[in-house]
Amino acid sequence: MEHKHKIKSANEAAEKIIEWGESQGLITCFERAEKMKPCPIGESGACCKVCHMGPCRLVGPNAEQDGRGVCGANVSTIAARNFLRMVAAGTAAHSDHGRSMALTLLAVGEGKTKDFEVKDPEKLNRMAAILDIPVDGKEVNDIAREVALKLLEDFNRIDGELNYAKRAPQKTRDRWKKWGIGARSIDREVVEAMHRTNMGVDHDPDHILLHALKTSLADGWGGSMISTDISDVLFGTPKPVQAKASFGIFKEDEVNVVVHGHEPTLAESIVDVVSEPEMIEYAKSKGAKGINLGGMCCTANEVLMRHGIPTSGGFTNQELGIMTGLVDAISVDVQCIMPAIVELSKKFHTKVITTSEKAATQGAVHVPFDEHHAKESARKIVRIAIDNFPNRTKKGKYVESDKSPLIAGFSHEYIEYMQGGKWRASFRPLNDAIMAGRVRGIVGLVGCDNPRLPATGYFKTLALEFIKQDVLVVTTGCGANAYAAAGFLTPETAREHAGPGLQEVCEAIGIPPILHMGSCVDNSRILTVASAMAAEGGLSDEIGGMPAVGIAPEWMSEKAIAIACYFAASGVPVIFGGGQSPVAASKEVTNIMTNVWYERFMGCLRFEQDPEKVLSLALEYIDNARANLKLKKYEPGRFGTERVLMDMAARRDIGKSSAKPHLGIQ
Ligand code: NFS
Repeated sequence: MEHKHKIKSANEAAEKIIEWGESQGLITCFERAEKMKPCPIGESGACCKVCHMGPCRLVGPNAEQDGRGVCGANVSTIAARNFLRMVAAGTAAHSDHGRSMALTLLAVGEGKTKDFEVKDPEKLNRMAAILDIPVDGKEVNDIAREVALKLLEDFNRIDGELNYAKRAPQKTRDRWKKWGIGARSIDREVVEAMHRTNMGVDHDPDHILLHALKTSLADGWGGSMISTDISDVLFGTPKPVQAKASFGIFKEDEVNVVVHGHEPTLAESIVDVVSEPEMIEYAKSKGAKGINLGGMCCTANEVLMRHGIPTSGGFTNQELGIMTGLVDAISVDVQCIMPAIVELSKKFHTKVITTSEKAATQGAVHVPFDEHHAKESARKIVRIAIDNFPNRTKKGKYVESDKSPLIAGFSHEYIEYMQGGKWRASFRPLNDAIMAGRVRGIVGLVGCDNPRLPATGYFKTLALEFIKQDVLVVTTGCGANAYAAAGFLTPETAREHAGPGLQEVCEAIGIPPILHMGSCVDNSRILTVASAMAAEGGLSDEIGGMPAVGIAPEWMSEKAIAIACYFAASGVPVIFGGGQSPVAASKEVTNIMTNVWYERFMGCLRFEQDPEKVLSLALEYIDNARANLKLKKYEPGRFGTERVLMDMAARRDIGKSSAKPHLGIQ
């Protein structure tokens, strides 16, 4: 029987595996997404289930005006409440990860774990300086303990503000103060979010949404930033590293272990353990040539940024990885792990190993992990994978795809360093390039990939368009995985696809036009870069007003909503692509996020399903910001070495107001 197949992933290797899986009757998220149409009422924010008089669904042509739930809540209250709950959940996820990191740092400081140590004492000292902790004459571990305790205050302080709020430009903070959205502490804002959205509490959409921004700031400048900083201190601050990406990273003759999820502590221990001679010997005793480690989702980004461990991709690749038939064990921690992988793994030989006390899946093997006995757990996991190697069958679909080369590792520290070296590191060159119009602006293309779209496709199309138009792209999360697999994270991409101005800048520094800045919690690095650019001068003196836009073209997670909100509250317009707006049911809520927030914070949220519109909207924000800052108007092709001779028609056009700019003519 001939098999009909509609393109599901923009990644060729992924697509081949999906097609093979369909021919074998294997069901993945792609097929489930086709069968499970989103409920249009919940999708647009009009379904309320915060009490059991409902669920109340406010639908129909007059729903916005006349629709009321049993308690009398209107659609704007309901949409705003639903939205705030998403922000609270996203903030909780990132921040609980941050809390684990802080507890690990504390365990190191108190000498309660032998498995981790401070790898970047310079960064620890920089953090201590921000936190007003004197370091002179102190042992590294004492500083680590004090820093950890200080940061742990950010989780349950009753009043005051986050430790890291002071890293934001003063003007940005003034806006937070004016509108009462400076976050006090993570747990307090999340608890208050749940309280406010409980039946019969906060009903004014604007008021509810201000708390969404406040909660999200506890994520961006709290949980996520804490997570990034401590990971750098314990595992090393990333600097450029070469690696490979694709399903081709799995090896037929070696034990393949995949680390999937978010928290880097266990993954780091596994990185250490797989090169232990006894482990390699053990693998050999089972007939394998060695042990091969690969990553998935944000854990992949963490170990890629610091060790060059290859990535097998983002969110939509997790089932496909198992379908290669080559994964002997996949070790998961928390977040973005599809429960489906356990069921699917039973059709192959793969062992799915859960490790967090917070995350269990029926049918998985559980190996408990904690920071005090990290290596012990890591060894158990790797041994399970090795023991499973002889159970391999030829059942999977191995795709001998090119292993795309890539460069990752652009921490904010390195971005600063690359613009002037150790002694003159600064953001001056980047600010100058933007001021001159060599670089038109910056776009963050971040977040999830999504099985409801040709997965990773919007990421690829948008990035190529932006860099062609001299917009520098920064990326994190599964977007970064998408670019890695597409082979876009190379300096050659600048030569082949970037506009002449951006190309010149990339060549001068030797960087790709798309910078991999890490996992999703590392979006906090982008906040740090934006603050440094504001401090450097010449552009905006706050984060708001910079020619910069955030885009989550294929988002699906509540975490993406939390991230977008902290960028909006910090002054960055954020555009969501892909599916329907989660607040589409309420024009009032949409207007608050689009216009009211923009007036107050210079940041906003937009939801646009059409990628062409995402592109034009982003460029409009960038060009408007340039005009407001009185920067040179961006002219395509004004810079660069490429010269195009004018033909007669072009000469005749000179002086006419309709004359289009010509490539390379200055
Ligand atoms: Ni971000 Fe990372 Fe990926 Fe989306 Fe999930 S892995 S934290 S939420 S799917 S980008």
